[in-house]
Amino acid sequence: AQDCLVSNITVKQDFDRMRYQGTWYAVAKKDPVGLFLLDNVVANFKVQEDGTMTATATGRVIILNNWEMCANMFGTFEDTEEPARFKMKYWGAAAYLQTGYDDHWIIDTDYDNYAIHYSCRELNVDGTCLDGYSFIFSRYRDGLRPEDQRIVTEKKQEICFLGKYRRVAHTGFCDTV
Ligand code: FEN
Repeated sequence: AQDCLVSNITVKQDFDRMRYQGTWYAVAKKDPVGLFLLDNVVANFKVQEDGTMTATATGRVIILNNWEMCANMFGTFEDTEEPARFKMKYWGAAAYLQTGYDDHWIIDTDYDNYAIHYSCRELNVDGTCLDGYSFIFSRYRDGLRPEDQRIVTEKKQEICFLGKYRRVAHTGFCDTV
């Protein structure tokens, strides 16, 4: 999808939610407009007994008066016709955290090392993404293996977010969760 049309973005074929379960460390992110998680972002995916995929995520936020907090977020995923394209309802454990309803696409993953997540919230009139976010996840806190970095760079380009990512620091700020 080098034309950057969101409708041409391809996702992981035959996505297996069972294999996707467990902990994922965000190593890089492209932010949306507005409030978001700053860093120390860790997600944990689970498949419930009825087959529904759910997730928790923590991350550092700075609230009023520069107060640092760990945000505990929850997400439930609604299935679509394509196994790697979900709609995610999310909310925070604390009332001051924003709730939302976003696309949640798994662009690519090998389940054991890396995952590329994508969400476009708003389209331009030409079908490209006006406002979206993306996470690069690793099973390891230290980051991606060199062989996965190549794949990830290619995918960042395909979703037209190359050059828009920032590294996600893991300082241990949210580790007591
Ligand atoms: C994801 C992984 C799977 C689970 C979930 C994910 C998405 C998390 C989102 C978090 C949004 C955070 C917000 C923070 C906020 C994809 C990682 C759920 C989308 C919106 C503030 C900051 C300052 C303030 C109030 C609120 O609301 N932050 O004063």
